[in-house]
Amino acid sequence: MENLATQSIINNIILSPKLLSISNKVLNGERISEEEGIALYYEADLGLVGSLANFIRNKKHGDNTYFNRNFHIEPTNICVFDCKFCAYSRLLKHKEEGWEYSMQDMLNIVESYKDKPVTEVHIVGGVHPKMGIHFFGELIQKVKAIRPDIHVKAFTAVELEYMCRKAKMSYTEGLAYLKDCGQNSLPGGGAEIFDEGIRNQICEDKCTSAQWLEIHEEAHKLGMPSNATMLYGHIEKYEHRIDHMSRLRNLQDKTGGFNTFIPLKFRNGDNQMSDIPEVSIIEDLRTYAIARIFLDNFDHVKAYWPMIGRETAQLSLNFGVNDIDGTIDDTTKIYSMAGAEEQTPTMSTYQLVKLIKGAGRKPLERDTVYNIIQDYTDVVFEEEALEKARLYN
Ligand code: V47
Ligand code: SF4
Repeated sequence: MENLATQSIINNIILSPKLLSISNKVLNGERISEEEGIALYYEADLGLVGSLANFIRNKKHGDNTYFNRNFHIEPTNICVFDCKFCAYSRLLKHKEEGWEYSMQDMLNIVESYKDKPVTEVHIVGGVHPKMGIHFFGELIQKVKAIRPDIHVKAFTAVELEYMCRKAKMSYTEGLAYLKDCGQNSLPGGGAEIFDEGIRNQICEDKCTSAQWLEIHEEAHKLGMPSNATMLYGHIEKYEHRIDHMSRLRNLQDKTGGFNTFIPLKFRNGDNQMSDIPEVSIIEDLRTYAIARIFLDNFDHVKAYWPMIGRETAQLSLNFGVNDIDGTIDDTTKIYSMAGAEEQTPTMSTYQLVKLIKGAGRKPLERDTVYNIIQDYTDVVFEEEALEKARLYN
């Protein structure tokens, strides 16, 4: 039914033969090629890619829209690397401007969530030369001793490449060790843009694209799922975004281990690329939509609201996005330091649910691997009752 409705809308707008053929492929559930992905970027307007992405989103998930309850631990912002877009890290020589948590500091954070209904801890930070794989293995074991039930999503491929190299372990050995300590999955950071020419200009000294992909492949083989990100809206061209997604799509065909794709908009506050203007919201929505269309083998596309802002995150739910991350409790600094929308990113469960309902969608709390924990469709929050009372009195 919806296919017919979308088809009739597509037929009633004037499209070039190329866009018509791509649209028909999407409506018939066929994969589009790299060339067709690039054509969508250059030739299709927001209305068209939005309708196609929404069609796929509705086919895969209906109105289901996921969020989770998590908190972040950022062990340090001291980093041996010097990515040009990063506002967060401090080189070792400027150590006094950074932070380094001790093991106990981090366990105190976990303790502070002991009685809270969080299901995930996201552990990511700078690449500190003195925090090695055994330090982090011990951290995970101790986190699990405090909260045996919590899902540990930890360490980008950039951190993992460095810690395995320092410990003289292969990626498989390092990942298997961390898995034994209790690590459950990998976040999607560090991917940036895989094109080697662009990568060398924005983050030349950290792990290569091939290493990023290899680490995720090894993790998937060990039964650890992961996410994938793409940093867009800086010096890359549309071709590079499609190439990036194509490399991810190929790996997903091989392993099926990716949960979610997360496009990350480049923010230009206080970094070495501050002269580059940020892209518009239209470009953000087009990127979410084209990702949804191109990555046919990814179940989920996530808008990370602390970075993109809650209004755009809400809008994105009609442009292919079906996940808006979690109720982060002001525990991440990576975006606020780069000038993102949310300087102190906190949203209560009520606010997240309201945002999803406001877009006409169904709010579902999930765990990291998308098991549904609670359907909030009919839940009435105390805050909601108070808001209504204020409105009607
Ligand atoms: O890899 C750094 C990005 C990433 C900037 O897997 C920037 O669930 C924009 O990957 N402008 C780390 N982006 C964060 C990350 C992440 C976040 C939320 C959820 C998940 C997940 C993963 O942050 C880095 C880099 O691409 N980043 N600086 C900046 N100025
Ligand atoms: Fe270090 Fe990550 Fe910042 Fe790069 S993006 S400088 S690896 S903290």
